[in-house]
Amino acid sequence: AEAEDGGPQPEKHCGHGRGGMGEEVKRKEDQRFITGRGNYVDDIKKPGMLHCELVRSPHAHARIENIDKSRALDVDGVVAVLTAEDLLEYDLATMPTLMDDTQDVLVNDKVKFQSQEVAAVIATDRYTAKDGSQKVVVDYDVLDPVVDAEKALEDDAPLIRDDIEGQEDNHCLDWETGDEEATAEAFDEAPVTVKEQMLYQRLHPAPIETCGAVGDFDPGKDKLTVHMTSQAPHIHRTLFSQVSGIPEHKVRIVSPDVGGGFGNKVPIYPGYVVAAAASYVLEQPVKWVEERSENIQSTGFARDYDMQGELAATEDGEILAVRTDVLADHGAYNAVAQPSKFPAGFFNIFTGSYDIDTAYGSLTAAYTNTAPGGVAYRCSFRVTEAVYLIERMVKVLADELEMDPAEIRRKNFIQPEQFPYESSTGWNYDSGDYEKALDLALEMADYDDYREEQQRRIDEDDDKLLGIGISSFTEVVGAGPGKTCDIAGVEMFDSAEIRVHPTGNATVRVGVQTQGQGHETTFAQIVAEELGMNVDDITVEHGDTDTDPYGLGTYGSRSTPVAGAAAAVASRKVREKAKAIAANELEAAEEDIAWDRESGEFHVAGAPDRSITITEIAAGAYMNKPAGEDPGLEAVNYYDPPEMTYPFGSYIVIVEIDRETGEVEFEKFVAVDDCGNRINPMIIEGQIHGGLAQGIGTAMLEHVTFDDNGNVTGGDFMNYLLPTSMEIPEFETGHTVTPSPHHPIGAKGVGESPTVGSPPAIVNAVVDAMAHGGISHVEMPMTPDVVWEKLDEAGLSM
Ligand code: MCN
Ligand code: CUN
Repeated sequence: AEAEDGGPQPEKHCGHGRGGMGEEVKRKEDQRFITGRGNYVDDIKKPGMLHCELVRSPHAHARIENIDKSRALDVDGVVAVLTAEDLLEYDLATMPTLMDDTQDVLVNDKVKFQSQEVAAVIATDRYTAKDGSQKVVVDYDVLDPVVDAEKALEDDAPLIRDDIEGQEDNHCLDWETGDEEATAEAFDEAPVTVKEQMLYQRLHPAPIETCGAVGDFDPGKDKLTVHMTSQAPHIHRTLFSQVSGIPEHKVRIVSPDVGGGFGNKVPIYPGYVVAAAASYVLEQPVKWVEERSENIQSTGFARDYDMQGELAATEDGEILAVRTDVLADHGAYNAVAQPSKFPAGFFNIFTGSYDIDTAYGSLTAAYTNTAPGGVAYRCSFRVTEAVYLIERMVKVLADELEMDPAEIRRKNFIQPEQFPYESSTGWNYDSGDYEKALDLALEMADYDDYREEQQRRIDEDDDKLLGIGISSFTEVVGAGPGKTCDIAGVEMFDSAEIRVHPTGNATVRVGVQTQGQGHETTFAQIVAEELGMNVDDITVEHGDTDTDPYGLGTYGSRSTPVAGAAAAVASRKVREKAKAIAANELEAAEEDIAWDRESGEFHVAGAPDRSITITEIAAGAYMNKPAGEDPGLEAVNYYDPPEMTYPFGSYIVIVEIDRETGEVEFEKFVAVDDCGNRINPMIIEGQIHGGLAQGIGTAMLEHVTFDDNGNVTGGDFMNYLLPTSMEIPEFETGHTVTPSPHHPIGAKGVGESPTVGSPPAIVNAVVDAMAHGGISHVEMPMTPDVVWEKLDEAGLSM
């Protein structure tokens, strides 16, 4: 039903031909992207702009004894060389991380990871800056590094954080959730228990565009503008102001077009601060843009969770309890990008899609001589790890009990009538229908036929094994609410402001920032739907703190759940005012005016022919306003969500494994997603395709590796392998629609679902192919050599 009260609406809209909810509107922003007219940070050119290159440490752990700038300063065109000493003068030598740790902007005393920022060379052009950077002579006293979390916690490990008072070892933090005692009891009494150790390896988001900034201090206005690759311009402004002491209204952050974020552009990096500080000191614009290897080696990595999983169950597959213990690598600083009260992110949602009464999770995190980070990469704050754990463990249990993995899921799913559902670790799931999504996926995958084919191949000793993997994941996206979620103290809400202009078109400004998700289209669709406007008559702006309303930014798939809600609520406020104007124009009483979603028009109740469009109303608002009304037609909404949203899905992956080479080929890849009411099915499909590709990268290829000396051995695209079109199969996507009951338009987020949900489906498929040989786990990335070893272990190799 139509929801004047803002309640959720069923997915019945088809945009009404105006490009509203549910229509496959082509992405408005693509016009400029595909004609080469995008404007990224590196496209920005300012008069007199200087260029910055960072000098980075070749060592992972070393004390700096001396830095000699003189030869660099001799290079023609080098304007300045900055070190920590120079920044100390301005109190900018260190910066806070989002988790309240303190990170060196330029190393003052001791290098803590390879590629850490040691000095900055500013020159008239980039090549000169690079030449200069190679002439900075740094004397290092090299120390023993430790790049492995387990070794870092051993008694004789070298101490990394001697800068923290009282810190005596490399222990970073402990965390726990659930009921330890009740869980232990459940495990003691359970007829069946299973256990598996699994590493969610270190990954990097690796967006096509690396990080960069143009610092532009205007001494005339006493104002600092920083154009930067930012997923969260407002919170970055607040932090810049706090760190620099420049009042917040004198700081402007502009995030122009962003060439992919994937979480990489949530944290603040030393390069941003250096570019801003250098422009302040030199009173000239300064540009800094990373190279590829700098990006992979020094900016926020993801995962690095070594997890032990355990399930307790009955003989017939009812899960009684789940337990996990994690060793986390946080790198040299605690700089994870996540709500500050969640030291393990949202990992404690590891009960997944299942109704499990008893759960306990514990975690220890260590500092290592590796780049800081630990969370970003299409992850919704560690839901990736949680989903991997539970979806892998369900498969382990199914194999132990010789049960069908679809059947065991069905048996344990939270049932539709149990929503809203509170999990044993305290999450409030809004809505779900897990069995429906699984059934659709099974049907799309020809599940039963493939099971038969799998058996046939085993019976006939075929050269190629078949494996079928399932993942029925639940996501949690859309942080806040503000009372539980904050970034650096700022509560997590979001915002939208709508201004309808006299000629009937509108500008919408939002507090989130697109990095490729299509916000300039989908936010316009929400407003088009709610105001009866045409999507082409609406422009969406974002990424400029001088003009946009404050918001917490785009990550954790929160734009639709939070800013999307704000856009709907702001539209409805405009609609309320529009009613008064319509009444005036139609010479009727305001309470007799009704809005018709289908036509998008306002009319006098019972007289549909006496109607008026939003364009006519806009004119009225500026040219013939009713007595007692303010002129204009605009509204703003700051939306603090009552809860998060819980999108879900079922993915089925069918692989073929070559017993001779260990090579894994995708035979079929089915993805059924449910993100509630859908704004733009085509954009959703794009999000799913991209995210599945990243899931394949995770499962098959990607890994940031180190050698014992602390050298990053997986720090460039020769060694950090991304999937290309050659590795990506045809995806078959499907969907179900279970609206979020608390969201104004019933929508949930979707951006991260495919990356969260697919890795366990892929690993489950590979394990499934070898399960008859007794294999219960294969570590990611499942390169042919890793798979072949497992085949060999199972006696299945050829
Ligand atoms: N959408 C929709 N209907 C829904 C839900 C979403 O049409 N019910 C649309 C949205 O309107 C939006 C897109 O799908 O255009 C993604 O929406 P949402 O799930 O709200 O996620 P965000 O917009 O907040 O994007 C963040 C998410 C994250 S956290 C990562 S990481 C990621 C991802 O999006 N980074 C991306 N997808 C990415 N896609 C691109 N191209 N580039 C990135 O950097
Ligand atoms: Cu966790 S990566 Mo996205 O939230 O920007």
